Parts: sequence; structure tokens; C-alpha cells
Amino acid sequence: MDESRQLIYGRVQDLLCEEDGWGEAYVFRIGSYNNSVSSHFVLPYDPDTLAMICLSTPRMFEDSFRKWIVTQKMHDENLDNLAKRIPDPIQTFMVEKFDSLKNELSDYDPVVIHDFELLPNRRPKVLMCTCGHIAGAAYYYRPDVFEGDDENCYCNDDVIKCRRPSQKRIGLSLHPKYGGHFAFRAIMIFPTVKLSPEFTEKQPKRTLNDDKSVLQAIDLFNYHWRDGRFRDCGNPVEQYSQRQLDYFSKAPADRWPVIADWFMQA
Ligand code: B12
Repeated sequence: MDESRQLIYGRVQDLLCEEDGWGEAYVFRIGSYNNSVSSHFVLPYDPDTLAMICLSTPRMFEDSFRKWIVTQKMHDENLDNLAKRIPDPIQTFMVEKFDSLKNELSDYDPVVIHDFELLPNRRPKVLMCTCGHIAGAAYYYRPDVFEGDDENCYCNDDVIKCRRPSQKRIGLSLHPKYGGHFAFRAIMIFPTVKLSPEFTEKQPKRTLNDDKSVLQAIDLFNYHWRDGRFRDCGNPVEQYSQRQLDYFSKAPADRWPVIADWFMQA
């Protein structure tokens, strides 16, 4: 029995679900991740170390993020100034959330790695889609597994020629309930907590069952991500609002106007 795992997992679930229920967490063994990735991405912990991947659900944006961001505006501060002070509010919000999670779990001394953290050589510190797959959170469709006819892409019902054969496509993860309407936010590593040999991760649920729909999803993600259609692959039952779709289709510097009216009502 992994008592510490159950205890910590219960605590993380409670914290992510507190108030607005903005997130979900899934447990994995560091060794399972390290066995999947190439040497550049290996994490320097014992293979049996407990780790969790946390993701944000569609509710995060209008519920907990909105509540947080309107409280950041100081009295009489204009939006331009707020935008200068907090250029990437989602990132700042997540750093605060995970700092408070770390504090709550300080007995276990967790290490948090955010999705946006890079190594000095500019490689990501951790590969979220791989962790998500290993932990059973969301199935990761990797282009190297689903190489189809490289001349074609399946973005529309009719196969159209649009793929540049030399262009490397990246894979995408689809959650069984949210499709692509979610984001991986961070992993938490508990270096002092080891998983027992009996522990096995959850299997990720595969929602796309034929190569054509997988290739279509990969192409939508790589070539049409701004229109958000990739997020609907796998028939999600909960989705982002139009406002959230607009927000995440823009670069961080252009996102403020999408939420400007939140401050008028505040
Ligand atoms: C760098 C990056 C980008 C770059 C470059 C992307 C690119 N085209 O190359 C830029 C900035 C352009 C970008 C853009 C976007 N990105 Co981006 N990006 C990342 C980031 C930080 C790293 C990805 C990466 O470099 N991977 C490195 C390669 C080598 O990894 P890999 O191909 O998976 O290879 C590994 C696996 O194959 C594994 N492996 C091998 N064998 C096996 C076997 C099994 C079973 C498994 C599971 C794994 C496995 O080993 C390999 C490594 O050795 C991740 C977050 C993160 N930390 O992971 C987000 C991420 C991939 N991006 C994401 C998103 C959503 C976007 C955007 C839509 C932005 C937005 N506004 O939301 C756009 C559009 C994407 C596009 N069309 O390009 C999401 C994807 C979510 C999803 N549902 O899949 C991620 C996960 C971020 C998140 N917080 O959720 N992104």
C-alpha cells in the first residue's frame, strides 16, 4: 500500500478542486517517464519517485483565473499599467497557485516544474504530453507513430494537399472529457516519496480510433491551431468558452483586450 501516495494525492486533489475546481492531477513514476524520453529530457530522480501531472480544465479561465486577475488591479490603476506589471497573467497565476500548493505540502518538500520552464540550452525541462500519457491523463498522439501519406493532410473532409513534407509535425494530447480544451500546467515531484512495485499508472483513454482521425487532429494542431478546431477532436463533453478560445489563440501580449471588460464590471 502506498499510503503516502494516497495521502498526498488526496491533498492535491482537494487543493485543485477547492473553490472553483480548476484542475486535475494524475500520478506517475519518474522511472516510467525517464524510460520513454531521450537522454536530454531525463529527470534526475530515483525511478520509483512519486510524481504528479496537473492540468487545468475549461472552468479554470472564467472561474478561478477571472477571480484572481480582477483582484490584481490596484485602485485607480489603468489596464495598460496592469498589463505592463503582469505581462503573462496565466503564467503568473499558475506560479502563485503552485507556490501555494508547495506550501501546503511542504512536509514532503515537492519540486514543481511548470510547462513553460526551459533548461539553459532552451530545451523544455519536462515534456508534458509524455507525462500526461504515462500518467493516464490524456492520450498523446505522436506523429512518428501515425505517419500516413506525407503528401496529404486531413484538415477538411476532403483530403487536401497542404503539408510540406520537410516540415516536422508535433503531436497532441487529447483528454477523454475535454478533448484539447485543457492545458498541462506543471508536474510535482516528491523526491522523498517512493512508489511501491505494485503501483501502476492509469492507462490513457484513446478517443481517436482510426489513423485518419489521428492524422486530421495532428494536422489541425500543427497548421490550424489558431482556429481551435484541434480542441474538438475526440468529441469533448466540456469545452472552452468562445472568450477562452479567443484568449488562447493570441500571443500573450495581445490577450489583454479579450478580458478588458472584466475590469469594467469589477
Ligand atoms: C516548445 C513548445 C512550443 C513551441 C514549438 C512547437 C513546435 N511546433 O515545435 C511553440 C512556441 C511554437 C508552441 C506553440 C504552441 N503550443 Co506548445 N509547447 C511547447 C512545449 C514547451 C515543449 C514541446 C517540445 O519541445 N517537445 C520536445 C519534443 C522533442 O517532444 P516530443 O515530440 O513529444 O518527443 C518526445 C516523445 O515522443 C517521447 N517519447 C518517445 N517514445 C515515447 C513513447 C510513449 C508511449 C510516449 C508517451 C512518449 C514517447 O520522447 C520524445 C523526447 O525524447 C510544450 C510544453 C512542455 N513543457 O512539454 C508545449 C505544448 C506542446 N504546446 C501546447 C500548445 C497548446 C501550443 C499552442 C496551441 C499554443 C497555445 N496558444 O495554446 C501552439 C501551437 C502548436 C503548433 N502548431 O506549433 C500544449 C499542447 C496541448 C495538447 N493538447 O497537446 C503543450 C503541451 C503546453 C501545455 N501547457 O499544455 N509550443
